[in-house]
Amino acid sequence: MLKKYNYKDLGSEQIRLLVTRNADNANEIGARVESIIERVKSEGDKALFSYSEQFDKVSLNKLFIEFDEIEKLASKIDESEQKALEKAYYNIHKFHLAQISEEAKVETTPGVTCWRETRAIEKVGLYVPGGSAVLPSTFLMLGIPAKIAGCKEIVVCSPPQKNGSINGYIAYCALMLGIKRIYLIGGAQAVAAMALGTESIPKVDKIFGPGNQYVTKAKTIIQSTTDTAIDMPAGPSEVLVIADETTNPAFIAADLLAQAEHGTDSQAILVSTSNKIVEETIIELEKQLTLLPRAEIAAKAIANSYAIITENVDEAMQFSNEYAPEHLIIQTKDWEQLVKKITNAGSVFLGEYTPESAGDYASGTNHTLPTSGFARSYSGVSLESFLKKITFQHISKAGIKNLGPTVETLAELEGLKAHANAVAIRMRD
Ligand code: HSO
Ligand code: ZN
Repeated sequence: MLKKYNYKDLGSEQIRLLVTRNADNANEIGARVESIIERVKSEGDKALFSYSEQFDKVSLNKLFIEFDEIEKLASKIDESEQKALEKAYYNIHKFHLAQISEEAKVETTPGVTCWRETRAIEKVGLYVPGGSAVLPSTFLMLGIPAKIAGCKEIVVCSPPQKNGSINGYIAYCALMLGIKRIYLIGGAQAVAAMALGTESIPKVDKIFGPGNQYVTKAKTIIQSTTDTAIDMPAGPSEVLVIADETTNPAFIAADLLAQAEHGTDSQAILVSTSNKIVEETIIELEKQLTLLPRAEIAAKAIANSYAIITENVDEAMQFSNEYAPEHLIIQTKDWEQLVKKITNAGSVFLGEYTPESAGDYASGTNHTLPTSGFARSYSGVSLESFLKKITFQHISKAGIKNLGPTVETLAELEGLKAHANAVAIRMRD
């Protein structure tokens, strides 16, 4: 079950090891992914058909499905399921729409005006996972901001099911998003196809979406070897719960298991000021685990996780900042006071009635978040991820008189005479 450590007994090397996850030390994953990328590059569609047989165990006769089939599949889902997807769509849309921001033009010197304008990234690729669990919610989390941003071309890849198609929930999301084609490709080969382009799959400017370690590795490789960007390295999911003596152990266990059921490589960390709460949580974990359909997966993830006992909540926060969790749940009586002390986290859930599941599906925030410590330097997906900002400037005749001498001096001191001349020639005009 859950391993237990006392924070005060841990040295810096042990802490470093505890906060390190998904290290591919022997580059085993890297080597396999590189060979997949190479094959997609040299064989195009042919490689994709062959990988579907090998990895998805399905023999496809085409690599995508289109509107008619999407509509048919979508019509088969229950009305209550449609309503839930619509409610999630509404909240996610509302939250991301509010992220539109306007910047003022700035006159830095009289006659010198600078500003930024926003443009959508034209071609984006969305990866919707469909391995051990199919995640239509991820489709909404990526598709909604892409639509709000106004991306011209949205390429969607999701692994085929055994019947060579996608499930009705993904189809329903496609209908809501107005997406008329879905490519039936998964894993590292989907990332390679969207970065390189094949006969059927258009090459995109930026790839989005979470995935297993292979997908994440593929994204990091294509980011440095092609001109396609990525949202972030979003790998196996993780949660860190900070709890004090007031927290309900049944709530903690439920939150840890919600994370653990994602995959055997998920991590669910508990940091608590109370040994009693940790012990009670361990009992709850065992109780709740047996009732889960994905108990086997969750049990392995829990075995790969741990609890840490700290002297106080500040120490708990300190560990959390070092771990930089994708999801941080704070269930302490004084959670408000901890908020400003958070320095590294992907998305934060505050108070005892705020489960991570709410953000995973329907509260409105995005669930595509940085994992594996990348929350130290990356933000989660948002509207901004689908936009770029272009800077502009306009200088009037009076403006160049005001700014010109400064530019000339700087150009001279760098020994770049032509730069100085481009200013001087206008100042004489
Ligand atoms: N916790 C996952 C998102 C997800 N959960 C999708 C359920 N479905 C990564 O943030
Ligand atoms: Zn989740």
